Amino acid sequence: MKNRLLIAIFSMLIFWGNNNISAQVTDVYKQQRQQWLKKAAEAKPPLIKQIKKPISLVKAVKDSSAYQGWKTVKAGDINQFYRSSFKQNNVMIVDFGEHFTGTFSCTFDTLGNISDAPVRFKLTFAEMPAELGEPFDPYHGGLSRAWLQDEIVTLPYAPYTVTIPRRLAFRYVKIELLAASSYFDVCVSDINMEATSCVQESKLSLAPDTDPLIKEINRVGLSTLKECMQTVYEDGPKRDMRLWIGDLYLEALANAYSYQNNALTKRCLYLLAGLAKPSGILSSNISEVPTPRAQNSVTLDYCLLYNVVLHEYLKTSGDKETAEDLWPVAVNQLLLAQEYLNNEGLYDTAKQPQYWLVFDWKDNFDRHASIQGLMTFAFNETYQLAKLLGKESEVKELPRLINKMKKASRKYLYDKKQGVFVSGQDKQISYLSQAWMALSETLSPKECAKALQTAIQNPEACYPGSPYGYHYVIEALIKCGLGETARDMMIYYWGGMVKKGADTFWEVYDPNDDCRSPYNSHLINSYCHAWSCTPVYFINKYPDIFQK
Ligand code: RAM
Repeated sequence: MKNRLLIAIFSMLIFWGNNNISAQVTDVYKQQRQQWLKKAAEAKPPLIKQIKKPISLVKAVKDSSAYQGWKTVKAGDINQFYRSSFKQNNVMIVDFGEHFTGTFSCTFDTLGNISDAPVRFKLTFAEMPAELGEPFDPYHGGLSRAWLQDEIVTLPYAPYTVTIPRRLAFRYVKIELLAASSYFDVCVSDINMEATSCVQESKLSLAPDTDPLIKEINRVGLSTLKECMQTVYEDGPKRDMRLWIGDLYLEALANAYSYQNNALTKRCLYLLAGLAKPSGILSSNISEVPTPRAQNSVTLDYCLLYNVVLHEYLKTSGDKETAEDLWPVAVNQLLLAQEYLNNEGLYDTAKQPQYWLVFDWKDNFDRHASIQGLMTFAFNETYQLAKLLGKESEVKELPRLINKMKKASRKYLYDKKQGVFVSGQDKQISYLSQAWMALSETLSPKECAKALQTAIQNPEACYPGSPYGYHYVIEALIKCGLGETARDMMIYYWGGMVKKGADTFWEVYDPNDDCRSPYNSHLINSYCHAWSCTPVYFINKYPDIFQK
């Protein structure tokens, strides 16, 4: 119910955003826009294509001890599958052994008699065993049913090769015979999956005596990132296949400690800038096809994270030209954010927001302390960026403003007695409020460490609902010198996914609820989701914590 309400509010904001756009007359990026889009196009990476084949036949089996109640078990050798009769067994599932993203084709042939009529099959492409076991309909999810990867194909004759027009992301394919003539039998004679990614191998490797579970978390994280690195950083190759700023931030961090494809980060920064709103504000996400275009939605936390990505990109690549080009975009995001601060430097919840705040997928999570912390953090990052570009004079008010914001946070959001930050009317204690305040350096690392520990030890505290939320908690723990706790949390959370069979990390994961979905259907969740890849960043960046 709450999720539906959130989706309704989100849709209203998109609608509101749409109306606003049509009212816009001037374009602040008129001079630069085409040039930025050209640079984005020039930085488009070539896709590396590889042909993949299934490795075995499996069955989906109901098992209450398995994640989401389903597991797969081996049901035969793959050589047995090719040329085996669909008349005798009208459903077969092939397993590719790992997650792939790309173009799928399948050749069907006759067994015995020649074909005298069309044949109809249903193909279901699954990232998870539950997608093989549970029917997709009736569908009650909040997002389009068409994201679910099932296709009905009709062969006019056999042999016949079917290529699914849309790109797919899966590990398993279920092939079901729906209709055929009784005169002849059919089989599959070949399967080809043209898997794509713009990267192949990580440039870094782990210390040989790294804990095996951490090695496994790193491997699954690398695979997640690789699958999401196509011609943009996608959020998920199954859904939404879009470039979202929040996902871009975490993917770029992980990329810097693995594949090191800086061109992709550059492309995404230019694309977002080239497709920003005429007012200068960034859209939260863009799609690449048929031609790059922005979705009419603004998320203030993501707008500000753009500045952080730009700063990180400059530090990683040394590409000053791009950072200088895109500096005006960073300034505009600052200006938008500042409109929401009151005289004391506190984010004003009474103002009607023109955007959405992401932060996490978690019901009842109060975002006030988090947006205050994120704004402070992003303002500071923008100031550091300005310093690297020699542009401090353009934002000379920032250091004073940042101090004012920290003061307001201490006055209105910090509960001295409990030693934690609280958020909203009910003074909610959440992991994320502490994390964002720690990242903003509002209190000393010692005080922030205490706030984080107090929240984590409180069973009533609101814990994150997604890997995206957990990322910031781990980052904050490391920043406050709590490396050991960060390691334990990664093992508990990402290690939990590995133990439950993850080939790639998931969009949403609640260790206490296998079927959690922000979209009212766990089947529509994405199970290879960019924002969950960041153990790669932590493990490789902090070997003393994670590789000992
Ligand atoms: C969903 C996706 C995406 C995220 C947005 C806010 O559509 O999970 O990764 O950035 O929400």
